[in-house]
Amino acid sequence: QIVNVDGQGQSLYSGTVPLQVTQSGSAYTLKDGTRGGTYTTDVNGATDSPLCQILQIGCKAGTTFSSPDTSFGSGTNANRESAGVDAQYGTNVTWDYYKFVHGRNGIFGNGTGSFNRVHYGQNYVNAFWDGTKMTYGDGDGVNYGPLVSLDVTGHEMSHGVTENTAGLTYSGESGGLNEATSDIFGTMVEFSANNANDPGDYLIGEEFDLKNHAGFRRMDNPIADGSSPNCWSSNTKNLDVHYSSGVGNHFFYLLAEGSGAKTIGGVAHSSPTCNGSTVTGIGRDAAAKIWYRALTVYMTSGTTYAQARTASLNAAKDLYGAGSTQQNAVAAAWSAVSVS
Ligand code: ASN
Ligand code: ZN
Ligand code: CA
Repeated sequence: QIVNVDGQGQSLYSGTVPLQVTQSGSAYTLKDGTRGGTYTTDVNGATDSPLCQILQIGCKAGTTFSSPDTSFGSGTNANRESAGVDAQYGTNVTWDYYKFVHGRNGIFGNGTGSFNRVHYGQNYVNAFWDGTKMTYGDGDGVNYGPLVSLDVTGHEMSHGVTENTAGLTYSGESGGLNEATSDIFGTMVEFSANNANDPGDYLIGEEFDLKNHAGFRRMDNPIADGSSPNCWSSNTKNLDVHYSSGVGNHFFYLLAEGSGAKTIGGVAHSSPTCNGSTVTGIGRDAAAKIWYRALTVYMTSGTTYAQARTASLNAAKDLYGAGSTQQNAVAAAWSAVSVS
């Protein structure tokens, strides 16, 4: 007999977190029957064979974490369950964010869960969504720890939401919008957890950036990473999608928070506009609702930045009315990143 019970985890980045685990006989597994049966496995340093992606041959399923009690992990890498706790918690927070904020029933919108694999490969500084599941590397252990923070779990699973809605093609400007969507909702997931150990901010990956605590990207001032643009140009489409996302990230930050300097999650943020304007933010909740509606109702596989402006203006009109403060702020924020 399989029973859902309340458990807890000692995570790497989010402290002690509640988990729903599954009792099977005298053992408990890291599997959540209340959120689509989501579970987490340990691939123990293995990697998939090259045929995995093409033919689904040689893919590593990993071993589901199992415990004699309802508590998992120790809060450090000394216990290999700890990274699994973060991954499972990240799935839970992401699931709840989409459910309670956007009324979306899981990544696929049909109540089906996904699953997580942790400890993938050796010194693997990445994490990815492959259409059905999440895979997380441990980082190199020197500059980066395991990539299982809330913003990255939310980022990766949001690729699944994009794939199942707008379907933004992963190259050119639509690729930048795809990446920006993942940074936007990954960040909203981080805020939604309201976790004292990992407070919301607009940095992506700061928790596992062992040396600088700055992460890979920042949305208030994308140029800070040395590769992303703050402002749209005719060259934006030629950039790697993780850089062309800068334009969309900067738009979203300005829309939500405005252009003035402020401290968010203990981190100083400031967001220079491209046209010298001052933008007043409408708050994260309204900005996220507008982006979600633009993504799921108006954007399609080939949407460009100019078309994303129209999509989000339409979404803001639907939600708040033509000529509303919110719709006017959408126009001002796009103009502030040189998208007209
Ligand atoms: N971590 C990368 C990303 O989500 C890997 C990928 O799927 N492109 O952008
Ligand atoms: Zn991504
Ligand atoms: Ca963050």
